Amino acid sequence: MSEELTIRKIAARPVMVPLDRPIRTAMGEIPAAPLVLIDVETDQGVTGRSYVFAYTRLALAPLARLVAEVGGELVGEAAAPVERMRGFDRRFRLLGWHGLIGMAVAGLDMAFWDALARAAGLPLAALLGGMPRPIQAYDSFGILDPARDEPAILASVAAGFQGIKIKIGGADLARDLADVAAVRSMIGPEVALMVDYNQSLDPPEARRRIDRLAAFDLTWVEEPVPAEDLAAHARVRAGSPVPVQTGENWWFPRAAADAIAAGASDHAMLDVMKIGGITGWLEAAALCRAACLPVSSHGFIEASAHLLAVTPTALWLEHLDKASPVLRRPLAAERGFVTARGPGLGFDWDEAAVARFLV
Ligand code: SMN
Ligand code: MG
Repeated sequence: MSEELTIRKIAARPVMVPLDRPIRTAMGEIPAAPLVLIDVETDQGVTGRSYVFAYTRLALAPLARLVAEVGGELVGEAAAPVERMRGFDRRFRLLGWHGLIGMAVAGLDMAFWDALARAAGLPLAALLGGMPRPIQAYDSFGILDPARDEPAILASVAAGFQGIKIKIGGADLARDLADVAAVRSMIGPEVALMVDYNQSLDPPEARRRIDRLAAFDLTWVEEPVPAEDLAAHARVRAGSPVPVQTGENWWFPRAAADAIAAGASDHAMLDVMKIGGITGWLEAAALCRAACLPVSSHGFIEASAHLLAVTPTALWLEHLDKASPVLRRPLAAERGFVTARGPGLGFDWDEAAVARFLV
C-alpha cells in the first residue's frame, strides 16, 4: 500500500439546489441551497469529495473561486488533512479565517478525509476508529404556517422521527406561543420539540419569551440572541427553564472553547463546515466531552452521521437536507435514525443533476 495520497487537481463547482422546504428563519429565508461541490483528485486515482454551503447566492461564486484558488496552491502536496490544516493556519494567520476562507478550508479538509477513507476502503466513521451506527434524528422545519405545514409534520412523526424542530421569532410572542402550541398538539407529548430563534432577540426579550414557552416541554431553545455574543447567551441561560442550544455559528474549535468558558450553552450544535471540517469537529467534540456538553449536528447530514458516530457525547442529528438532489444515492432517515454509509463520506455526484443546477 502506498504511504500517501498526492493532490493532483482540485475542482469546485457552484450549484443552486432546489429545497423541498425553503429554510424560513426569523432572520430571512433561504429559498434554495447554494452549494460548492468539491472534487480532490489524487495521483493515486482516488477522488475525495465534499460540499460546502454558501447560505446566500451572493457568496456562491466567490466561495467556489476561493476553493479553486486555495486548491491550486496544494497541487503536489499530500492529501493529509491534519498536515494541510497546519499549513492553512500559517497561510491564513495574517488574514484570519472566519468567513469564506474558513468555509473553503473546511470543505477541502472534508474532501481530504473522504479521499483517505476511500483509499482505505472504509466509511469515514471506521477510519476514525468507530463504526457507522444509527443516530437519532430530529426533523428540522422553518417558521411554520401551522395549517399548511401540519401534514408535513404529521408525516415526519409517522415516518418515525422522535424529534421535531421549528423556527420561531418571526413575529411577536403570541405568534411563537401559537406555533409551539399547535406543533405540540400535532406531535403529542412524547416527541421531542426544539425551537430555534436564529439570533433574533435581545436577552430580556429572550427570557420573557422562554419563560412563557417553557410550558410546552421544549428540549432546547436555540440561538435566542446573536451567536457571537457569548455573554448574552450566558445571561439568557442563567436560570432559564429551557436548556439553551448554540454552536452552529462557532467558527473553528477556538470558538467552542470560548463558548464553553463563557458558560454560553447547555448543548453544542456543531456545523461541520463552520467548526473547521472533520479535523475541526474532532477537536471541538473533545472539548465538548470534557465540558459534558451533549453534541448535536447542524445540516450536512452525510458527514454528521459519521462524526456523531465517533462523538462521545453525541445526542441528535439534525435532519435538514440540502444536497440530496445532486447526490447519486441520498442518505435517508430510517424510522427516525440516520446511519452513516461509506466508502468515505459516502456520496457521489449525480452528474446529470449537477449539470442542471450548475450556476
Ligand atoms: C439554519 C439556519 C440557516 C441555514 C440552515 C439552517 C438553522 C438550523 O439555524 O438550525 O437549522
Ligand atoms: Mg439553528
